[in-house]
Amino acid sequence: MNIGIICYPTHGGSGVVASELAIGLAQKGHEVHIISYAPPFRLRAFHQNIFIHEVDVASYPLFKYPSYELGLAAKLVELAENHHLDIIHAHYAIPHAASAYLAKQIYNNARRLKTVTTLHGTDITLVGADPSFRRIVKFAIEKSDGVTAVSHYLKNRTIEEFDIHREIRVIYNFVDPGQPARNRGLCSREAFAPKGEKILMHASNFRPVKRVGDVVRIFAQVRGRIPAKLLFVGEGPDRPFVQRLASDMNLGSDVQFLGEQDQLEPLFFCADLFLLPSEQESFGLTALEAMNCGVPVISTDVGGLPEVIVQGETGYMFPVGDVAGMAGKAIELLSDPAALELLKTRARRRAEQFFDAARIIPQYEAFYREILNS
Ligand code: GMT
Repeated sequence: MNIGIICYPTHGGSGVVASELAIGLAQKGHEVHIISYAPPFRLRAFHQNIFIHEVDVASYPLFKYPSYELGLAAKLVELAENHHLDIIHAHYAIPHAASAYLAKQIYNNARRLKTVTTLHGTDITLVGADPSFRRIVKFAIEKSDGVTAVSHYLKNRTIEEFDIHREIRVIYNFVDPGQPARNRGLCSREAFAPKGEKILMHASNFRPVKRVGDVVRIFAQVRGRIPAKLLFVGEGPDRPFVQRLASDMNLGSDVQFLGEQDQLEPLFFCADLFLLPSEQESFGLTALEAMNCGVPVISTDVGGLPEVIVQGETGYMFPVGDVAGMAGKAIELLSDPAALELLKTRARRRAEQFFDAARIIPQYEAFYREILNS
């Protein structure tokens, strides 16, 4: 198949899923065209069968706001014509699904070109629910030839919130079980924790929805009982706030900020626990990536997280804001090496058994075929 994939290029779950899907599809011999405003970070290296197309956004003195959406639609039409695309797969509804719809209307062989939209989370729960986008998101979902959501939670939330009556297929986020082995030994525990301290880790885009302040508060309670270090990975609007909070709580150099990292796997090998106290999480790709490296997760019990984490087996989930609960469980686990070891083994096993790319990517392929034959 010739597949066009639209995604965000930045360090975010939807871009990671789109990029890893592109790599998996390309390895299976499909021709994959990536359309974005910059090369996605996971696709900077060369991959056979993957072609990157950056969207040109025309500027003109009259335009106060240059239109990315129209530039994207124009690029999609050009690619559909020149590369005979079968499918345009939009990752994240806003504005990608709307631009895909427009491109399909313009393209003069629209009966052949099909569109698929994958809903990732905040495109439904946060941004999409904004009154200014609501009608467009609903329209784009209804007009896509196929729609997928990354969890049953997100599927149900979409149906309720947007009064959707069409099929939405659930296809989970995925990981490559071979990836951890390629990254083992790259991170030195001693460099982060020279006195053998325990290491906790959080990675996100530091948006309010991630409640990074709770990460610091949990860590402060843990460090009060056990010598420990906290690794913060990522960048985003709440980073200054969280740096200030860590300093106000006198956590000093026990909290380290590593900035954006293209791959989290090397760091997971230094971590004992992964913290994800989000307000909302439609799936929780970072939790799955941690589990894939055998790192148990302490998180909230929101959204799709209960579809990823098995309570008491691969991690522990608590209500949003239950800092004491999450800290207490972290202390308990870090003080019980045998219990932690069991959790690590089960976390890795669950990632391998249920979320292996080799199992999930064929679900996308099969979905494309169904849509093309419908
Ligand atoms: O919140 C993020 O980390 C970014 C966001 C995105 O779309 O880039 O992530 C969402 O999509 C991921 C991939 O499907 C999911 O694993 C995340 O749970 C989801 N984030 C939220 O729902 C907050």
